[in-house]
Amino acid sequence: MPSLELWRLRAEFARRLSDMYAEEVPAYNTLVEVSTEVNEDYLRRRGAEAERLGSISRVTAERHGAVRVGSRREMSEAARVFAAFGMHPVGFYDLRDASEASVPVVSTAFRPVDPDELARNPFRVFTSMLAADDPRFFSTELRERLRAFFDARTLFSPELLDLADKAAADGRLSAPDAERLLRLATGAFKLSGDPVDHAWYRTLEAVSAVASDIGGVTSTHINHLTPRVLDIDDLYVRMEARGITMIDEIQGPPRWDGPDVLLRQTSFRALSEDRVFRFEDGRLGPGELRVRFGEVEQRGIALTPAGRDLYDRMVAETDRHPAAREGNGARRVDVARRTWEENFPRTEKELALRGLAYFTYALDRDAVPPRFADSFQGGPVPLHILVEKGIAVPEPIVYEDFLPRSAAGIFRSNLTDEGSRDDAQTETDYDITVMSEIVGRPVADPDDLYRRQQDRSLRALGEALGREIAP
Ligand code: OOG
Ligand code: NI
Repeated sequence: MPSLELWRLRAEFARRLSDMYAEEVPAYNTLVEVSTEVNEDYLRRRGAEAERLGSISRVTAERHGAVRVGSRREMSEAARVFAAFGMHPVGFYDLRDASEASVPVVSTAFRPVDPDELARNPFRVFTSMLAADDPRFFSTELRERLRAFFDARTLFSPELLDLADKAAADGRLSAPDAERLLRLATGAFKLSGDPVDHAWYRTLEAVSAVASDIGGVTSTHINHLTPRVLDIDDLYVRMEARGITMIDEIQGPPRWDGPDVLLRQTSFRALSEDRVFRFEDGRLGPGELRVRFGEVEQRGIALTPAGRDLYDRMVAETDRHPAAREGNGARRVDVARRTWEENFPRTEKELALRGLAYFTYALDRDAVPPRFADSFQGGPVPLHILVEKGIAVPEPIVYEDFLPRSAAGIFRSNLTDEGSRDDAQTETDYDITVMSEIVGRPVADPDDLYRRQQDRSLRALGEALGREIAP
């Protein structure tokens, strides 16, 4: 009987979640439609160059999802489910302090890590856990009640977890098992029709709309599903022309005519959705919740720690500018663009030469001079010489992760009020090590993954040239 490898399961999982979400949130269909148009037009305008940051088939199918869970147990079970699809925890994001709004979560992203796997299907899910034990957000009584609530609910059935463990252990699943896994896994992220306990929901909402979204309902759901576009400015204009108001300025790097780096994102608030409430007198009645939204992203080149440092300094410089402090989004973008033009390299080659971004390096044999074997007395050849001579051709490594500040902005765009945080209390400590313990497997540092990919390519280049390369 034919069996399915994890990447096939992942691609099918992403497709089914997309179909489900399209039914739940109709504006998502418009977003996908417009994204497809934007990408097709971009490809027509730019030709082969359009695919430098990923093949058009990858980009067209590419999505990231966002889900939120309540407890350590739920987070570790989510990790088991995602492992069945070849998605592993990468990066630690602490959103509790990332913005003025109160966002009581810590997060990681589950995604493929191997470049071949990413090329087959890069589906990733930004997964947040409520910091339900953080006394800055929750009183002793609320912490107790939240713990009891999460202990009592089941997000992922034992059958789903067993099948997921089997897929992860064997690296594949028989067709009938695969069908069952996909059905259960997709269903686990479906918006629940269960009545929402009105008093409990509102109690949590007073602390944070994120807390009520996670702890006020009996299951989890996809918060958003994000297509990737090659030109987010074009998308922004087209969505507005269709009458969908994009509420945020574009987050992340500004539009400019240099290389695209990291991640640019924007979002719009979805409409209210009908839910059934259970009121204090036991009566059931209709109501509305407005918790989900649309988001879109454009991905650029991954930055090295030095590049990220420069990026963070440019963001800080933009923030300090009076126009940004006035809170005028359009002027802030102008300031950001000027800051970039003054400080950031204009070409990929310069990014590579200054060690600010990650690349793989392809060999151009025609550029190798005749007496190359004798150069540098047979010692290591400096990479920058190879790049300057066009022997090593830098090819960008795409940023596959998230930005904490943008993530906090995305959360915030979803909140009606700021919630509350009592900074007199001592925070609960979370970091990548604690997150690894929670998910029950090591959380990878994104930077290590990019660096290893670059190093592998340099080793291969050195072998092809028969020379050692000094980075
Ligand atoms: C996750 C927000 C973060 C992104 O794209 O930065 C995120 C959430 O709203 O649950 O998805
Ligand atoms: Ni997102």
